[in-house]
Amino acid sequence: MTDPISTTRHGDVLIVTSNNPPVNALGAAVRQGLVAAIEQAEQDDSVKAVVIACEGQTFFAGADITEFGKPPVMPWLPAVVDAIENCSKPVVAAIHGTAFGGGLEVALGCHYRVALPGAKLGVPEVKLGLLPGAGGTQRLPRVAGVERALEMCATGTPISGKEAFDCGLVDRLIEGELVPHAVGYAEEVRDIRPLPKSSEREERLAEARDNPALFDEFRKANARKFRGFEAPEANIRAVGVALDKPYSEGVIEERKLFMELMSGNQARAQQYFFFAERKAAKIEGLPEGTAPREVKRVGVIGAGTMGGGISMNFLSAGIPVTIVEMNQEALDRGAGVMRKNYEASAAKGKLSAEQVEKATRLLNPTLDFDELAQCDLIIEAVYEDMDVKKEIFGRLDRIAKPGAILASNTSYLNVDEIAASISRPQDVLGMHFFSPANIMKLLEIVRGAKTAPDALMTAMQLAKRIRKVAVVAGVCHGFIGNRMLMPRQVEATKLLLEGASPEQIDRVHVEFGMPMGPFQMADLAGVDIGWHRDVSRVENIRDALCAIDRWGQKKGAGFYDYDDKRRPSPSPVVKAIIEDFATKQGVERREISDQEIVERTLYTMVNEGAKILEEGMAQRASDVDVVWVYGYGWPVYRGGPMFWADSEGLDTIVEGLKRQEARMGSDFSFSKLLLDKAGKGEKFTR
Ligand code: 3H9
Repeated sequence: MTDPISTTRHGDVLIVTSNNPPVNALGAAVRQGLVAAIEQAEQDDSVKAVVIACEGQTFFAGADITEFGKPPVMPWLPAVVDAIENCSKPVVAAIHGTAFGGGLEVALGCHYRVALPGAKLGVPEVKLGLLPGAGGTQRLPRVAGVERALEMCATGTPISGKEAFDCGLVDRLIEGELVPHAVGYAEEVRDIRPLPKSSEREERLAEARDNPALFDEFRKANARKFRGFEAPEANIRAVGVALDKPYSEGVIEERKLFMELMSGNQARAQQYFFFAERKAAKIEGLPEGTAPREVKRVGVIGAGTMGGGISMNFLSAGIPVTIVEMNQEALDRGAGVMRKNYEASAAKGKLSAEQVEKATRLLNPTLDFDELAQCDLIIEAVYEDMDVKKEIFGRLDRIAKPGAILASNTSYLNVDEIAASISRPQDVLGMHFFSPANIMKLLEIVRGAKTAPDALMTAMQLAKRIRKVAVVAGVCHGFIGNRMLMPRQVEATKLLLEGASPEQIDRVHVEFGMPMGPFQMADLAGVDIGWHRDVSRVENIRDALCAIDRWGQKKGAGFYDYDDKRRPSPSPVVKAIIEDFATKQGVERREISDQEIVERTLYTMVNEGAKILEEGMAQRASDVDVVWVYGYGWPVYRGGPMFWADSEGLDTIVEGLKRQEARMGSDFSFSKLLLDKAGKGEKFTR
């Protein structure tokens, strides 16, 4: 292996360059190389200043996460950062790409920082269940200010080079070639003494002492976002220590908090998920040399909520969209909603007026179906009816250009059946977006029996271009996500009859960490989804609610009553309906424990996930987890249903399901894979 750190000279400046693809992670060899380079600078009298820069796409993107959990190799990162800061000659960090985590800590160890305006600087450790553990929580507030450091450490959100310059984190923005300018800067500062050491700066701390409420206000403002997570609070406390204690004590406290987090379950889950997300992009079994098809224009059929949201993803990524509707009114309404959504994003400062204007210009709304002939990918987003979908695909078969990918946004229907109805099944696949489609990160790409490898690869790569996390799913009812929702729904409804209330079941799910429970979700999505629209036919609780206009939040009543601010409260009407049904069906009501709810609604999901794996409908267990975290808000600090099951112990899951088996009756059957793995003491994800 070649040494990732090399040094060159430019006059009296030593340029230290890291070349450790893909992201210049600070693995052992990089750390050793950095310390050696600083020693070289110290020992060579002709060196008057040092520049640290990186080759490739980015400055150091952080500690090497693959080293976590393994025996430590010296020098550890805090010592490397200290060695840089203690260098007797000025050290300048030249930042491009992403200076993340340990990477930003290295930059903070440097005496000066210069950056390209488009660079990103951040401490995303909190997203891995950690905090910056190489002095970052103590140096960042001293350089960028306490408020900024609090925000960056506790949320993990990076700032741009320009913002970093504005808050003092970067000393100069570079237009043009980074390293030559950084060398020029090093020459400018080479004789300034004393050297500005981040750990010794006090002036930014004084500002925050005038505002003692800062920390509690920050906690309050972010309470919802941080609910259930351990790392944000640890980050807040660590930054707080910078105010209360001298630097030398602050770093000891930081280390203590870092180690506590590192040994916890949440950090393990969040680090697992980091790699799970990246693994999801890898498609198994593609023939070597498969190349993606070119996609220059996308067609979308249907300008409703889904079609509009789908279109916005492509427009925002600079890809022109032709959107087709049946009549002018629907087309105008759809285009109007998109415009309003864009304007709302602009008002929140998420997009510039220029970006909105550019995205809008790329949209071609039309009533002429034949205009789809220019598109390289066409996504059908009409309502869920197999006959309607087949009719549309038949028309596409006649007009789409050869090699165009024909996708359905169906959430449940059989993609193979749609494919079989036309002459080019190899071009057909599913692209299941989650609502709201312009916001939700998840995209299930459904691989049909005949889907061509290059069509699948194209869809996966496009997903990345539109900043979605895509997961490959096989053809089965509900694919991965909605299929696992079904057992949860069935058991949750039965539990109502047996004695639980919607409030209790939802509370158990929310306490578990889900954003909402099954009945809150039903009220939000609409209790009437899938309802047969016949008030005289009342076969279950949902029918009964729909029949009396309790369609959910949109009607002010569903499983809950809602006030005019959409605040829910338990409904006596619903309680009576449930009890009435229980009596009619001869179900004896009893006290239901929270544990039973967990076993019947969450363990059953794990069981379904295992069936999906055993049938080959997901490529790997971690893909199931990615679907649930990004599609349904499963708490990432529990890793996802399959990782969570592994953490609980598969024998515990099996025991729980066995306890409930009789009650669940014919609705439930064990996954062989689950039983097998539990029997052998194996795991799904490790
Ligand atoms: C830390 O620094 C702790 C310290 O405070 C204290 C220590 C004492 N390590 O994301 P991509 C791999 S914690 C190892 O697809 P992009 C990644 O798995 C760290 N590997 O590219 C993937 O591998 P593969 C704080 C890493 O261009 C490949 O690189 N830092 C690391 O879309 C490409 O990654 C972070 O949390 C790593 N640190 O995005 C930053 N990072 O090809 C984490 C990436 O085999 N990284 N890999 O699948 C990122 O946010 C993104 O990777 C980045 C590039 C934005 C840099």
